[in-house]
Amino acid sequence: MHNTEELNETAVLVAVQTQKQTAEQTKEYLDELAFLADTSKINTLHTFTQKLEKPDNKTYVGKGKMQDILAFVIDKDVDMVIFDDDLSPIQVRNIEGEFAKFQKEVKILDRSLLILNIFAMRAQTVQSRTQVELAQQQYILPRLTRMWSHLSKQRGGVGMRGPGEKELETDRRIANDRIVFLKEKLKQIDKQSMTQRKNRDRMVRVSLVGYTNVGKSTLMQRLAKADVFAENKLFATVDATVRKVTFENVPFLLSDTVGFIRKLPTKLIESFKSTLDEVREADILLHVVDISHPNYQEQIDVVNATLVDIGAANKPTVLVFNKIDLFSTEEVEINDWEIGSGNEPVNQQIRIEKVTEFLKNSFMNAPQPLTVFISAEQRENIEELRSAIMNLVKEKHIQIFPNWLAEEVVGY
Ligand SMILES: Nc1nc2c(ncn2[C@@H]2O[C@H](COP(=O)(O)OP(=O)(O)OP(=O)(O)O)[C@@H](O)[C@H]2O)c(=O)[nH]1
Ligand SMILES: [Mg+2]
Repeated sequence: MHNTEELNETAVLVAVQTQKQTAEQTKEYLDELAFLADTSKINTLHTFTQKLEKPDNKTYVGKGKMQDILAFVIDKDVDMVIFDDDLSPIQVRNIEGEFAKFQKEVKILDRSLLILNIFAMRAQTVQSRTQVELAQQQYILPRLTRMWSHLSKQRGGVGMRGPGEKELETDRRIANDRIVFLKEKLKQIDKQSMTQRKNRDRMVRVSLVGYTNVGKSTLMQRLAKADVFAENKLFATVDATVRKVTFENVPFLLSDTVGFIRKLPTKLIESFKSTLDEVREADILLHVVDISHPNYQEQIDVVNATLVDIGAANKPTVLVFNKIDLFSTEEVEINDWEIGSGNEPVNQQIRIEKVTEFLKNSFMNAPQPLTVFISAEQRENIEELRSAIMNLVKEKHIQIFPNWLAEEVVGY
């Protein structure tokens, strides 16, 4: 597969601003795409945006904009062009054609391929590795043109000549065979993990869900004292981690898994079905939100839509607003000014209390009844979250073990 892990390649990013989008939104999407590129160790040199009703069917952007991109890429000898939306096979072919006119070999990527590349870097288990490779093969197959075939072979380096039509045919056949093989392999793995899950004691299952980089793994560490990997990169987690946690004598299973992101094609999500089984089979969800993110509301919507997509909606949920230590609003800052003597640094504890109070008031009328405001990193309000989780877990636990309360009284 195309692997940019060791390389430090350069890219330009291209986005279309549709009528439904504001300029800020488009910028936000491009920032996210640049963050994805950065996670893949790709260095963004420039971004191009064009206002269009919708992306052009033939070349994504219009002729004029394409000329600008061509000129820049050739002048700066850029390695790849990354498009913010998924390209159709036809668009890939046409865009490649434009570059071929100038004998410029450039990698054409889109958002999904970039995300898949990160998944491939991060996947740890045989199951997730197989899932990622299957998703990559399925995504690339219809787009197997000279350039993409060339990308898919892990040759990576720029300057190689792409294969001819005949070789392409062979490539397609190999890809097809590989897809059949990977599907079969996944079926076997799924059977095994299903048996494993069935053999587990029936315990209440709680799943952390949320947009990527909101702090799910950090919270997992706080709640389960688990040694899970967290970092300020997108998709730090790809595999599912499950830990047994016991609060107040009630054991339950807590799982952390892959984060969600906007514009991820349903088909691609589907290929992660088995990783997402933890979420689908959970009794309770902890939907973690990064409240310091300017677009957190849209991120909540993306997560909710994805939950519907994977068949995990309508579960009892705690909406966990995280990173309140980074949250700032005029109201809180002005109040701080009044409390402090003016020049002193603001007391962190007072600040957190004020932010919490402010947020609680502003979310009082929100339709979601269970909201908790925390800082996983600074360990703020974790106790409150624990008790919110416990209320739901106990409710569920009693459903599974109706005699539990009676047994506890007898000293079980
Ligand atoms: N300031 C601040 N940073 C936080 C907080 N919680 C998490 N972070 C940081 O946010 C970044 C992402 O945290 P993760 O726990 O990896 O997030 P995640 O949701 O598991 O992300 P993915 O696995 O990549 O989807 C890390 O750099 C954390 O240190 C918080 O409460 N406050
Ligand atoms: Mg994580």
